Amino acid sequence: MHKENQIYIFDMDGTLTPARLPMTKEFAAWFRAFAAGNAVYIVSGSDAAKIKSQLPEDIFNGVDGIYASMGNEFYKKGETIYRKDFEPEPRLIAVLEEYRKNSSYPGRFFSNYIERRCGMLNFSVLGRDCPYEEREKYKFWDDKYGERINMQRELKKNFPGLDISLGGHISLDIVPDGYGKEQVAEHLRAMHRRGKIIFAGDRTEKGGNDYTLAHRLRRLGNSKIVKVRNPQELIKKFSGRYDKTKKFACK
Ligand code: M1P
Repeated sequence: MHKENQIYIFDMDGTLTPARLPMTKEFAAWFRAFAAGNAVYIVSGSDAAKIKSQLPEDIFNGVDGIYASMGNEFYKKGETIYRKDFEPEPRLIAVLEEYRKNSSYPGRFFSNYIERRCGMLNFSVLGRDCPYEEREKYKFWDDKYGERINMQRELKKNFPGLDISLGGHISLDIVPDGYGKEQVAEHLRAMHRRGKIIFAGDRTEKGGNDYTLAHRLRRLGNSKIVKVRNPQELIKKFSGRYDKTKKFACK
């Protein structure tokens, strides 16, 4: 039985796992113990296939729910509960193509730069099929020259019906208004009418892709937002919040 007076929801990349990398064995052991005695959900901008590639199978299927593609797909115990759709207007695709063509990034470019996911688009000038070292290079360059922030600002101005957030390190997440992570707040609250919702994410600041959910939860009340920089910090902040005698398999 869970302690229903507290409901936990965790972002994945940068919070439960290193960005775009699998959850470590040590972290998984800690997380299983934590999830055994608590109501636990995971939310990510990544689609279900990517989440599955980063989480051990028992964790994907064992937690109380997984919100993928910013909450546009929801899974419970491995079963699909809902999926939403979004058809981007051709003008948006044309603008993204232009960004890619005219980028001043001096490094190499890769394929899969506009990724269509359930209810959203992920756009990366660099291209999602890049090797890990190339994403580090792009991130370093982008932190200095602000390419993503500039594109985000322009897109917001030119496409008022869309919400654009900085993805993890190399991309922008693009959703129609209402299709962002904030939708998870009401869905979760509808399932858990009482109880404090505790959300931990690494990008809860304005413009970050955890911000809209953090903001909506604050407005709904009876919630707490915890910003963490990485999985190690999450363990530090959340240790002591679980019953060490409970077993994850018994959920
Ligand atoms: O989960 C955080 C983000 O992870 C990836 O971001 P990036 O490739 O930019 O590091 C993407 O899957 C993004 O959609 C997601 O929000």
